[in-house]
Amino acid sequence: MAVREIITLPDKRLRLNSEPVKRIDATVRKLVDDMFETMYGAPGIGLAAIQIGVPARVITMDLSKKDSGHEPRVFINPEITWKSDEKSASEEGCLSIPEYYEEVERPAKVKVKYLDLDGKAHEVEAAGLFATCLQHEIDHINGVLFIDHISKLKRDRVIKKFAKAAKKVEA
Ligand code: GNR
Ligand code: NI
Repeated sequence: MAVREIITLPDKRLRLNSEPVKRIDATVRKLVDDMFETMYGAPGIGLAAIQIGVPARVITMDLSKKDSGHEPRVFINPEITWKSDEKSASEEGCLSIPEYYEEVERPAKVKVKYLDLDGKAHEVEAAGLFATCLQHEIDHINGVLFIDHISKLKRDRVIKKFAKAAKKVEA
């Protein structure tokens, strides 16, 4: 297992549409291992493979409370099959947009079908933080960031801030 570097704005790879996993082999299992180590190390509650620069449709997640044990979850080739009309707003952050938090409105509940690490198909209905996190991560594998769901004014401001910070490092 290895902690991998998490890519951040303005890295263009965050805008890639990730490719479906064709075969769950040793490479995919190693990717998932590295994603968990990177996610727990950050720490974060979810991670999409593209955040470590790998454009594959793989998500890791752990929504367990601090003091309870780990509850690692893996979603391969996830697809939203249903969204509730009811919306819910909650504050989001992203390891690829460090230290920026904003309220995002999304469908309150979703159903998602996906494959597990054995290639077995599942469908889950999610609500609350689980629904928020699944939608946030599925956005990532489609090249979408949570700032795409906030006002253009706020989005342009944060994009500009990260572009400026990157230029400074460069100089
Ligand atoms: O660690 C994370 N916390 C979080 C909080 C609210 C909504 C979404 C998230 S996901 C984020 C980790 C991350 O960037 N995943 O892509
Ligand atoms: Ni994120």
